[in-house]
Amino acid sequence: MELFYTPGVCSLSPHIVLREVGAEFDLTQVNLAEKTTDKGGDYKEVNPRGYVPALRVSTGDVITEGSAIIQYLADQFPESGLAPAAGTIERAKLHSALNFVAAEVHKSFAPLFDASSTDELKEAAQKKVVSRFDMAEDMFKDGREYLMGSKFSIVDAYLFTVSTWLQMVGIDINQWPNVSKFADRIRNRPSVQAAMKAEGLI
Ligand SMILES: N[C@@H](CCC(=O)N[C@@H](CS)C(=O)NCC(=O)O)C(=O)O
Repeated sequence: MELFYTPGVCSLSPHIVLREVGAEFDLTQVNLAEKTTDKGGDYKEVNPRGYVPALRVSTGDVITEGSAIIQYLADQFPESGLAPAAGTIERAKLHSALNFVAAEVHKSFAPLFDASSTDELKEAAQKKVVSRFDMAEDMFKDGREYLMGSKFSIVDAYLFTVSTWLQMVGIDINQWPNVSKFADRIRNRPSVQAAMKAEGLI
């Protein structure tokens, strides 16, 4: 498999999951400004949408959209236990959490990383990010260690990834004690340390 990634962005989530499941994979770095790869390729030939992540699998098929990629990986390596079986209520709950992280948390950061955003837009986006992390904090209120309960799953890799952006946008993660403890717990996983080292983040 080949993961198309850019250091520190949302592609860190499938990168962590690839290491969690023990898959063999290559990393290809994408320059998002130029839409080129570090192997001299045109990234738009891989993903015409031009954004990361993308995963090329052994058949040559390319899977795009982070949530779809990490579900695919969990399903390919069921022994990893990173996602419940398809069709179960537990899987529906995982899907719901993935959609929450993708559509509500991840996307709330977008105006803060967009150079063309006005100060007004950035202020509104900061408020939205805070409100979405309030919701994430609430998901841990029963004392659970991971988003889906007592066991690490693919959605934890995704929430961890987006939580690393808080510092970049000047929001203190410590205002959410549960999310902060969660992020420390995930950061200490060997797969996460390895992925962050490979991306030059630590
Ligand atoms: N809907 C996509 C969004 C992916 C996304 O937002 N990727 C960002 C990095 S976190 C990116 O590549 N941005 C560059 C661009 O949009 O050109 C997904 O969930 O995978």
